[in-house]
Amino acid sequence: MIEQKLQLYFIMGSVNAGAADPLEVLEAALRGGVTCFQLREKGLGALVGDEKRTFAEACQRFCRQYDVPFIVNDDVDLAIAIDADGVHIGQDDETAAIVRQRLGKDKIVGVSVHNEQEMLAAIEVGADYVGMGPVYATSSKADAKPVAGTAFIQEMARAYPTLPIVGIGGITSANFEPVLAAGASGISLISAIASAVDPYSATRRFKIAIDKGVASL
Ligand code: IFP
Ligand code: MG
Repeated sequence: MIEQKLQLYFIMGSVNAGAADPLEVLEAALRGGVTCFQLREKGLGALVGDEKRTFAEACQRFCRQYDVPFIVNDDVDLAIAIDADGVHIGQDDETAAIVRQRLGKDKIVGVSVHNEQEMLAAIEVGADYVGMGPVYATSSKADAKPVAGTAFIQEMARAYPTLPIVGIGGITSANFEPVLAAGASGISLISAIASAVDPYSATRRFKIAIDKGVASL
């Protein structure tokens, strides 16, 4: 089920790995137990064109080895070209209805939502999950919206229990529990793994804490 796959959702682009080799970071995260991966190739120095595609295919191979869904942020053409498992889009990207139509019903479509109207629209087009945030203050996104906390997640999870929610933004091993307690199916991480000194250990810590946390919810 999609809920299980969303539990520990790693997002990264080549620039998020800093001085480290991004493929090594991804491999460490997969070994550590991430359950989903989104390639978000954005920002200064991001790969484009053939380089982006080659990097995406390398990420996809690793994800397949670990049986982890490989999601592409925004780039529907790339996702189709390499047969990715799905696409994540924001509100200003190609509309979810068009993305669903282009990908077909069997692929994963994730949508970022910030209010109830966007939540309803996501349900309407048959999104597989929604991303909500930033839950906490984040440095990974330059144009991030104001911090939303967990209240909106709780409200939407109660009102629309059938559409899985992922919390994103500033989530660490010290603050993720309220996100799941609010009703999110999973947490999404960029820096907490990609900028960790030891991405494998950082992921393991999350994995172990989540497995415990979910049991106690
Ligand atoms: N949410 C998510 C996800 N991914 C994004 N890229 C985003 C918001 C802006 F975690 F996948 F739900
Ligand atoms: Mg976007």
